[in-house]
Amino acid sequence: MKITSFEEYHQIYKHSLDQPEEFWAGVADTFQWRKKWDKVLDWNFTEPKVRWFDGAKLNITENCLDRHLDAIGDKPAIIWEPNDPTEDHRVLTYKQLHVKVCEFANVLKNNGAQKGDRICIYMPMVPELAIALLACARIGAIHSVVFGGFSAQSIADRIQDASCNIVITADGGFRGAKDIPLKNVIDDALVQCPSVKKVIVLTRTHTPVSMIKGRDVWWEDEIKKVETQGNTACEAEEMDAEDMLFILYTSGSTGKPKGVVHTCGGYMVYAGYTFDTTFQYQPEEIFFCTADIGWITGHSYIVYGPLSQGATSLMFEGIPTWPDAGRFWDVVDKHKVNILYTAPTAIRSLMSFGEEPLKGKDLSSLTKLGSVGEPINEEAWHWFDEKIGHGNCPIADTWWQTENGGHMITPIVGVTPLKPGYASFPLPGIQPVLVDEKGEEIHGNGVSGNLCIKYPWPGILRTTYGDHERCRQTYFATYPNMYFTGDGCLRDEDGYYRITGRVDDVLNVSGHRIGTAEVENAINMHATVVESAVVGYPHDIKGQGVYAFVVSPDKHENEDLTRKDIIMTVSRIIGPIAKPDKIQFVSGLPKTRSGKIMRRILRKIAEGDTSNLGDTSTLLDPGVVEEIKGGAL
Ligand code: 7RM
Repeated sequence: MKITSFEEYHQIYKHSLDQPEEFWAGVADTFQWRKKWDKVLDWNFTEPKVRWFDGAKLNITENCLDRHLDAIGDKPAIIWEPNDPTEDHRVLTYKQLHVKVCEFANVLKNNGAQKGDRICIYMPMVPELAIALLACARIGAIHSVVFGGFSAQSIADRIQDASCNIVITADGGFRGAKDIPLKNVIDDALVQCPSVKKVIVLTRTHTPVSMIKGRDVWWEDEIKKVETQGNTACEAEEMDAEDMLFILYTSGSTGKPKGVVHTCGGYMVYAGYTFDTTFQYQPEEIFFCTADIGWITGHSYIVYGPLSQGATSLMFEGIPTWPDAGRFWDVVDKHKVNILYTAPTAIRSLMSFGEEPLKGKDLSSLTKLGSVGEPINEEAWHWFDEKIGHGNCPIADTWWQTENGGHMITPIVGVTPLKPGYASFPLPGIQPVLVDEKGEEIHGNGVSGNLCIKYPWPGILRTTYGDHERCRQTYFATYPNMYFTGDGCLRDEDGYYRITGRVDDVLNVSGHRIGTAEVENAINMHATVVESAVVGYPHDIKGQGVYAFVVSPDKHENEDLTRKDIIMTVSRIIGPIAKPDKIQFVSGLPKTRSGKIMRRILRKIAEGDTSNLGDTSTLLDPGVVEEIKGGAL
């Protein structure tokens, strides 16, 4: 939606409050439907039940591919920049991408895939990853992408939870100086996954892999088969608006990640609408989202959002600091990127290298910037603004979650007057509220509270896969008739929203959501660990670091060895992304008489702020606090 002024934003916002269904029907009208809906919205937040565009028929890939072929078929849909800057980049036009998606959709069918099947995707950031998602969507299979930084155990948990029958992977993946043996990790996972009947393996790193007869097939061989069969066209499956499009697992305050479910119609509308609105995308612009497709940001703003709007999406395989800390700027310069959408953790990391890596890099193509994943501190905001945006690129600090499908609270570039550190205002159609502990709505400005949303939007999660009650409990039970985000939030005197961080036991480490309970479970699996408590602490680059207090009476006499073993255990059980930054051995944890760990105290100690630990009178053994304070790292 193109919005030309802040006044117009206010008008549209007001209309979206007064006539939400009319508003969303108008947005949905800009997409292509095989059949339009009978009812725009049917909802209650008590079950919860949310159905958008009921009765409508569509296929999201017709919106992302087919509908663009006549007008912009030769426009680049995906520009892919490899990890190694000396390797050639690749360009896939809309026509070429369409062909590749159809071919791979037929590969899936040849390998037994059917509408409604769950397909796990564990791949590096290559165009075939986007092709795999779209091919699943083409035939109505439900993809469940698992980020490459998760371990075999995490993959197995996710495959089992959704009973996936097919896995799509690669021999390996390049990330900076490393290559990651993806297929080996999958092999380890599949020992526990009898539901998986086929594994389709793309060649990327030429790492030797074990291919199991009858189960494992090469992507390239399967493509050749459909080509020699002349079986390259693939009619899109007709989907109901409320059919599942994908599952994406995300961490919460319990030990087990939840499979967030998004549906075909609502998610499509929301990903496309937010991409177009927040960034005010213009037809010739090149959009570079630096996220991995393994996260929701990559789903919505590398694949579905940009492609549904006929945009050019730049996909980057590598990391910001390899071969050196100028790599992002090389990519921007080389491909004349106009819109750069990245994360505070990347900005802070690059900022720490100073200005040297920026020398000789032409960033003048940039006109708009975006940030996502965690609160952006003012220092990083100003560096991004001045050094990258040359003081004339608006920054969209986009607040949203896996469960939301797309941006919720964000400046609209060129429209919303900016305040550093503020996600600013809700997009039209979004109704945020702040609530106090008692669940009362807090009105007016200059107030803080827990952030809830009181009316549905098309991208809201529909359920958590296989466990609807858990969805209700997690998001809709804390405050009646509201979706609870888990975030704390300030609304300042001017009505600007500033997200202050999680109010539950969820950490945000380099923009990755990690549940403290998950990390504790993993640590507790280590042989010598009796008990542990994990909290976050402020980390200059990562935003938050993982601080573990561990009770391990029989640890090795060389404590560092046990530390390394525990880190290895977490890496095995969850993945390298959840590794503790600090491990402090303690003789006991501060607990209340009822046995609850007082995390508030541990958080303070981890932050290095032990001056005022608050009320410790309810502790079973106040002495343990002194010991922990003394041993803080
Ligand atoms: C998109 C994404 C969601 C959590 C969310 C917040 C935090 C995300 C911002 C932010 C402050 C932002 N999905 N968060 N964006 N906090 N300002 N602009 O990150 O599901 O992985 O994480 O991330 O705490 O609840 S996510």
